[in-house]
Amino acid sequence: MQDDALSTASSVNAARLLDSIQTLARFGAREDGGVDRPALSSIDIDARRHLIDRALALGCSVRTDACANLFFRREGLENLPPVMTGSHTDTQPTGGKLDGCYGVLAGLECLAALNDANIRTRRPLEVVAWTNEEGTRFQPGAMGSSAFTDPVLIERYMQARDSEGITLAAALAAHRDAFPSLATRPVQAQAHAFMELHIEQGPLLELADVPLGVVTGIQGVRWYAVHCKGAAAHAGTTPMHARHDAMTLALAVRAELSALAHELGRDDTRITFGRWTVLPNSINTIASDVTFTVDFRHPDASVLHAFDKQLDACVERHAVSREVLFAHPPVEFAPSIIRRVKDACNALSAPSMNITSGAFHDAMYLAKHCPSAMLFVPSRGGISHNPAESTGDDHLVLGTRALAHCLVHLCNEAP
Ligand code: HGY
Ligand code: MN
Ligand code: MN
Repeated sequence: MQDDALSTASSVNAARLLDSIQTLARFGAREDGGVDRPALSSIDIDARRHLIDRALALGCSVRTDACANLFFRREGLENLPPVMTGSHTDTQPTGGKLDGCYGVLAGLECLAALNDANIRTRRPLEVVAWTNEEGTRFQPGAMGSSAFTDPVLIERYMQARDSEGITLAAALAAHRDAFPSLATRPVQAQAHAFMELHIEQGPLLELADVPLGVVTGIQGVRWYAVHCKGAAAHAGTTPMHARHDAMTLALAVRAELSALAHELGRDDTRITFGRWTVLPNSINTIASDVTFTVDFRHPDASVLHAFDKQLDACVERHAVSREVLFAHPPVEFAPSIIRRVKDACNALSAPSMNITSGAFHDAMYLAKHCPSAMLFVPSRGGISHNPAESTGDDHLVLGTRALAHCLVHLCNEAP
């Protein structure tokens, strides 16, 4: 078994992996080297078609589900619950080539390496492209993986709308039209384990000069939309004391939320006010409506709950309104899978360190479905959600070899 794991790891083809990253990045390529591939957009559908063709060429079956997740399956010797790996192909508007895509492409590279090594594992292996992990087109994030682990969610997601008013239901229908003959994967077919390979998207591995991160968990997250109401009026004629400027109100609420987040969470606080919608958004009209988003992250569940309470009190004090867009508690991964990840790093004589993920990932939901864990490779300068996102080729290949080693051991575990 150790031989199969090492043979597969050494059969990972560096050139094929690196080329696959550049090829996928062409779908939604930006002039600045980044990628803009909104979930279930025509660009994402074209990228998915490319991945489906690659999976079929590797001898996999391809299936989907109600949330358009794609499952690329390599059969095992026994019809046991599968091992799953994968990530997402949708990106941020100013995204990079690696966030999510690296995990899907490394999974496909592991399938190709198994073929090259002529190895058949005991269990089936499924590489998954989860739908709408970023949550930037449709909120909340990680829609595909959450709907996979809790199918009742899909009905609630259907009416989510993007900035042009297109519903998720319509986007899913377009996906079905694009792939009318895709078979459906049975709901809740229990998986044996899930492993996600991802870039760190932060600076810790690079600062420690360590090539692999054994991810032990993910911090918690809260997304809100806060809506502040004012009254449109003339910018030139309305005296300052007579204004009801929604932007003045929004900035006061923003300042208060930022202060309470830092007071509650201290150095571990991550708070971002990333999306602003201003009406009527005119130079010479006082804003009547301002809606801004709040993204709050913290590793401590009690801090997240305290933030919820204090945000509600702040909203009431200022007579504004808020909508909860997304909430997920901190996650701890399964020790048995974490050990497999650590063993893989050691088997490849690669230095590694334990790390908690600052970003959320599909693995946060898979962790409810089956024993799960993650593996990170460094991000240059800790940069991500930015066209400059990059990771050294040697790290990308090493991460894929470690993934292959881990997957083969998991695929050969007894029931
Ligand atoms: O926002 C996140 O943590 C993830 O990158 N979507
Ligand atoms: Mn990601
Ligand atoms: Mn991301």
